[in-house]
Amino acid sequence: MYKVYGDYLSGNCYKVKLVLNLLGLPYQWQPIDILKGETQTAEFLAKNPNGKVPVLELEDGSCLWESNAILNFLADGSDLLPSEPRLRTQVLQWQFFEQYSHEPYVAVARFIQFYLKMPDARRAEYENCLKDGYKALDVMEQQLQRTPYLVGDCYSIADITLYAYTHVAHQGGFDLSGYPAINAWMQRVAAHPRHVGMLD
Ligand SMILES: N[C@@H](CCC(=O)N[C@@H](CS)C(=O)NCC(=O)O)C(=O)O
Repeated sequence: MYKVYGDYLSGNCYKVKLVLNLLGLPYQWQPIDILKGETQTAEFLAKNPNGKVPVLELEDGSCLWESNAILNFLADGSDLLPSEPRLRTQVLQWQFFEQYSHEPYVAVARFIQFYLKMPDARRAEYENCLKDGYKALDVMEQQLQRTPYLVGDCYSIADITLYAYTHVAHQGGFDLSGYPAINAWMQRVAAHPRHVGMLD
């Protein structure tokens, strides 16, 4: 059975939980409290030298880290990851986009507002996150006006990757009322019969 080291409120960890549930794979969840420094202990650093959750531990004790890499491992051979090279590359394209152009702004704005309660010292950084986060949301909105999912007609790990922080973007102060295609897509994702919420 897989073991996931994660924080329930982290979107990166939620990605892994959602995929495991969608695929019906059994797993054990080991809660890690980031704010208490539990990602920086010697024991945890032996699992991920980068000191971050999520970590997926396999039955032989080996560990995988980086949420989107874990998603590719778990979804390999399933309907959530197309095998055709162009489609598979489009999945990766959205996952790289998420890590470079979306998560650093949408998730960090949420971290500053929701976890840290907006300390004055980080207000300017927060404002920048809002500006660049909206830019990323605009890119998603354009795609989702054309196709029901990020990669064409099929629900894939590209959607899971971007759903994780987009569906809680309001906790970071983002107003999604001007993004009808994103809202319709979020409802589509949540309507999957095996969908689980972040706190379920
Ligand atoms: N690129 C990494 C980011 C992981 C990450 O930033 N994890 C945060 C929680 S969302 C964390 O563990 N922070 C603890 C720390 O930096 O000490 C991924 O996608 O897994």
